[in-house]
Amino acid sequence: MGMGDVSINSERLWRRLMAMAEIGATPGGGSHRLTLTDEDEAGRQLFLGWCAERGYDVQYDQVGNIFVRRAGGNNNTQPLAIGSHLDTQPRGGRFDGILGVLAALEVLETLDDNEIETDMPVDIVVWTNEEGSRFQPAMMGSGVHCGVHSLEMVRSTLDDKGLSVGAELDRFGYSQGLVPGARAIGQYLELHIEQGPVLEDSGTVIGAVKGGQAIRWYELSLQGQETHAGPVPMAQRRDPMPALARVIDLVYQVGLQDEAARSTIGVLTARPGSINVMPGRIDLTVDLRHPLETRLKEMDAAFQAGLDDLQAAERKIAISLEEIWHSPVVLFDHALTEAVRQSATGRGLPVQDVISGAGHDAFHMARAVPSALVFVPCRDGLSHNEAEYTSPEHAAAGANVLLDVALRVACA
Ligand code: HGY
Ligand code: MN
Ligand code: MN
Ligand code: MN
Repeated sequence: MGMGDVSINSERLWRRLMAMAEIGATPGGGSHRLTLTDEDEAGRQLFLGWCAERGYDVQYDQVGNIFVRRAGGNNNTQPLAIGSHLDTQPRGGRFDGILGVLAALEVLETLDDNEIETDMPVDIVVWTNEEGSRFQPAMMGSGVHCGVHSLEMVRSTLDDKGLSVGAELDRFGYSQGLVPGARAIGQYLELHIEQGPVLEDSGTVIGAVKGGQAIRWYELSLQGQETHAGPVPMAQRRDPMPALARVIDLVYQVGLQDEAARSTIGVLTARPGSINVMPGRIDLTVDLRHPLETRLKEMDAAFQAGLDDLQAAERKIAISLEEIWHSPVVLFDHALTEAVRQSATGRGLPVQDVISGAGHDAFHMARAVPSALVFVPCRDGLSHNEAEYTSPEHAAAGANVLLDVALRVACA
């Protein structure tokens, strides 16, 4: 059974995507299923119901990663795993992560429907907390699986309401699961929407992802002294706002240094947040990215030097910076990525090599085992946005490429 000989059921895949989108649906047409919430769990249960209909074996680990197995002829070999995530941003889209998980299910069901026995088992993995919105860092579940983060550290992480990952894992019963990392994975595939404009702008349907950007996340605080907005003369205030203006300019200057650089302030909070109280504290997050590790280091150095200069100039304000995450540049497996190109070409799908600007669970996996990441376009390059959209044709195209690569790997 070669590439292109079998195709997925695109109508079933689309029907599943739309059914999943009804869970945590937002008024704006997006999805709200923050990790380890009732909505996230409801989405997982819907997915597991579909897996149960096929009799697939299901296990989970103590950080809530879910492993679904379609047995092969030789189940002692390490499996091919096909994965992604079902958690979303607060006002996320219907396809980010979800397409990868449901396309993986579609691949398994297509193997069943065509009575194809693979040699090695083929697993689906649903990773916990890829988004890193409610709890940082992002790609948390895959990071614990790969030994990048300890379960203890992760369990102690708090959300903005003071709830811990550990309490939420206990609440859903995941703490009874396997020790993270116990489920061996031999090779890994992931399908994801591109979350940027490159494929759509070039009229390409399949992105063969060669690598991923290096990423650094920071929490930055500017501490002054809150006071009444009226009586105190401006010169006598310890107002962090003027410093914030210079921090914002610094972050954006760092991101504008070259075409491939990215810098983002995603969260910005002034406390206590009352119209007639001059804020005493401002907290913000900074996300720096670059496809080259050396350039990210230079961006980081420029950012930190700028903060040092600012602290020297603004003696009345205390500036504190904490790095919360660093994901180095990642490269994907040549042979698997070549198989992605061959599948696309064989199916007459325009394909191009791309670098991933977004982080994915495949980043952790690529450092552990041979891995490949496949992109399909998303309309207007929009993601982490309720208007996020990929077409049924593109969703099916991506799933068919996953199927072809899975056949090549698992039936070898
Ligand atoms: O931050 C990221 O790139 C990913 O969406 N978690
Ligand atoms: Mn994602
Ligand atoms: Mn995302
Ligand atoms: Mn992501």
